[in-house]
Amino acid sequence: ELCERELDIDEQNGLMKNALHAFVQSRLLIIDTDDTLREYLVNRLLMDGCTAIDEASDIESAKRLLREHHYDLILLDLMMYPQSGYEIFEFLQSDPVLKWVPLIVMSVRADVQDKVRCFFLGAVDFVTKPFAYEELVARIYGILHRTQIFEKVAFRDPLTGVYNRRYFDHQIQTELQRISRHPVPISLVFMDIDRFKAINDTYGHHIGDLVLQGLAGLLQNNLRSSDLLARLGGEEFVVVMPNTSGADAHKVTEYILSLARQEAIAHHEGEALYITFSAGVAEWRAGMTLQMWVRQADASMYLAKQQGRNQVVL
Ligand code: GH3
Ligand code: MG
Ligand code: MG
Ligand code: MG
Repeated sequence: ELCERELDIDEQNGLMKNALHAFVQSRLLIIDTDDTLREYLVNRLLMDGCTAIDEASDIESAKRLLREHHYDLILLDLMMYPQSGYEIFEFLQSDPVLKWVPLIVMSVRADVQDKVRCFFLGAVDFVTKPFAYEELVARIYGILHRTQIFEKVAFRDPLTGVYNRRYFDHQIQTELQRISRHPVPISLVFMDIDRFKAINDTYGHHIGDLVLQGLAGLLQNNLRSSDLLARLGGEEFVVVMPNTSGADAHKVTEYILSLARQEAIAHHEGEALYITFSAGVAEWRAGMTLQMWVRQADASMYLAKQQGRNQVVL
């Protein structure tokens, strides 16, 4: 229907409201020397429901923000006098994670050479100043929508809906970069369901799958929104807990284990099924490489298994 006739302004606004509503969780970065335009965009986007918008008026502060936060979309002005917006492209391209962040170029110059160069450098869109706010928002919507679909396919485990190993590998590196600049406690928890093979053998693979979904749900319901939960494969899960000491991560994991002992994780023909898991916790320490950190959590989990399973080792 939307394609068959023109929309009146109320309908158009309604569409925009819906679109923006879906992206309340997205984080935007506006890089522009024009204070007035930045302020205008931030105000309108905030009014329309966006909650996380950062701004940078020069290249250096833009780079600093990009190192410290995850962004879902960047709006970049090409004219960043005395520097050039192209420096941002260079910066993004040199980083394995940042190079995938979608970017819209805003430019007063609309010449073909600039456009071609920007698209070859990885821009997903190009708008010419002055532009209508509504048009920019529609473009933002289109990009965030596609990114979300892409991320769901690329970064989520289809069985449980939690993040997959690929996403974990990406994010853990970002976290390490972040804390190497601003050291705060951060912990890693590896978990492996105890005697999971017996569940498959006794009840069948389908029930095994339900158990995996049940544990993913239990974890999700009891972790903080800032924690990153991923399924590494099989019956192995990992949680990255920012701003959390090893002792606190240990406490949280023990609590979740105590819930698993009490609450049925799945049902089979009316029979309640329970599981336990073994977990290893490791807090990151200055000087640790990613490999050392991961190995320590893994070794602690192995120890938990050796010591009789159904426990958390720090
Ligand atoms: P342990 O306490 O030492 O961890 O014993 P375990 O039986 O849990 O460990 P093991 O690694 O021997 O067995 C893991 C089983 O997980 C074997 C495999 O068939 C099963 N598995 C792996 N992926 C899936 C899956 O996606 N769905 C189901 N249902 N089972 C899976
Ligand atoms: Mg195992
Ligand atoms: Mg296991
Ligand atoms: Mg295993």
